[in-house]
Amino acid sequence: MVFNWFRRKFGGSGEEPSPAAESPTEVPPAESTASTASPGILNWAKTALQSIQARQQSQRPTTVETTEETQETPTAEPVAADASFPVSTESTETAVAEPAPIQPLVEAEPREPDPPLLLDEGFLWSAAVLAAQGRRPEEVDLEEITWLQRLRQGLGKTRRGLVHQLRAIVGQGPLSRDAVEAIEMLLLQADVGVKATEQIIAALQTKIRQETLPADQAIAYLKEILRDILDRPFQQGYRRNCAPKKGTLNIWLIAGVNGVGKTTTIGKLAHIATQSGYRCLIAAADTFRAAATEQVKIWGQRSNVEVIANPGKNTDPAAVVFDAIGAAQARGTELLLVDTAGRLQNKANLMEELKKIRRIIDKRAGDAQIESLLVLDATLGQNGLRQAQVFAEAAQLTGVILTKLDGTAKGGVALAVVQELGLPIRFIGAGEGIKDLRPFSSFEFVEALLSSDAEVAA
Ligand SMILES: Nc1nc2c(ncn2[C@@H]2O[C@H](COP(=O)(O)OP(=O)(O)OP(=O)(O)O)[C@@H](O)[C@H]2O)c(=O)[nH]1
Ligand SMILES: [Mg+2]
Repeated sequence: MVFNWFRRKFGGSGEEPSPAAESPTEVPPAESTASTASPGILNWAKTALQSIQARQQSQRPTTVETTEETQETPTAEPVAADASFPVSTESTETAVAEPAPIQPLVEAEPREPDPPLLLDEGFLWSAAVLAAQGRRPEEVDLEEITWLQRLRQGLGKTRRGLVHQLRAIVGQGPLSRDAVEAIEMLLLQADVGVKATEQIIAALQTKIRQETLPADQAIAYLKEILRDILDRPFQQGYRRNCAPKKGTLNIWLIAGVNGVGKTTTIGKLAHIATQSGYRCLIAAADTFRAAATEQVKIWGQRSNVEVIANPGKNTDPAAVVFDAIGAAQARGTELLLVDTAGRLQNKANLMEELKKIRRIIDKRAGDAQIESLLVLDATLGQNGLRQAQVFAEAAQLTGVILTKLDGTAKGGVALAVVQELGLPIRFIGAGEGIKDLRPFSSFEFVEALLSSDAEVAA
């Protein structure tokens, strides 16, 4: 069975619940928070664990085979048994897809083995988050559990700074002026930004002026406010789901300043695409930096996706995109990922280049589903947002990918991004590994940001 990450169901995604989810086991409704899920969670988690183990058992022969095949290549990811897209070695005029030996141009991907399956606190927390969204334990994928744990870990520092102090402030009756200032300060320190902070405070004040809430309920209400902000673009016309449409060409242009994680993100997206059963292709349209093509080719090898590139020096990136679209159309590719430069001689050149690439896409693939995604480095906080405005005009942005949430980033920047840019966050990255990027869910993000560590165990 192909687990489609792009179409994964999560709370408030607006997707039809699966028939199974309509008669859920003992789980709270999707609107609740993970923290209230404790009573039924242990059973839910046990069932999920057993189902995952049973699936692992039944898939074992395939896994052994692929492991042996890929042993020699430390960067290779076990390929989905049903990744139906064969890597073509045929070259087009500009294709340089021959399996070059892997060069240490990028740091070798950390090959941590999957953590052992334990019914520990992290598993229970992930289970609570999934159950709270109406998910059935039998349908949960192991990678969902590990991803949620990773996200929670990544946001751990921000969460610990926020939650403890917030609880102390909001649990004390109507918000005093001092309390409001203290919350404001906490939010600003978490990189939430001035505008989003103002909104959050206004909403909190209205509620807490009306009734005195115990700390738990006040935090639950705060979570609701944050989810509303993160989901607002969906009220303004953006589709909730950023899944590529099956059976047709989707082109995703990946833009952003240098070093934010564009190429890494392309590799991770290509991995999700093949794992989810899409035919995928990468266009190496960063022709400015000499090593860029090699870097993206390594990611192509890791994700088993062909890379269309032009070996010449200083070649025109728009020409690479032109060729890549031709190749994609000829091969029935469903997702074409376009890597772009993050730095040129100057900013004006970079924007001109992006506009030109965009024009080529519109002209050559008018029928394609186009997403123009801006990659932002979460560790840059508010500085990253200023850069974003410039890109918005040149690349007709449709969404944001927030990377490096595993590092020193303060998770609150996600709220600032949506509030300031009016764009939805589509994916988030929390690590350098191939599995460390997943579709964004406001529900899961807010839980990872604001659930106190004691909640699941309670
Ligand atoms: N910790 C962490 N590092 C990341 C993440 N995403 C990317 N990186 C790292 O960020 C660095 C830059 O990533 P690239 O993908 O090369 O960035 P880029 O935007 O393509 O850079 P240019 O091609 O120079 O414009 C690399 O060392 C990546 O491993 C993430 O989610 N977490
Ligand atoms: Mg790059």
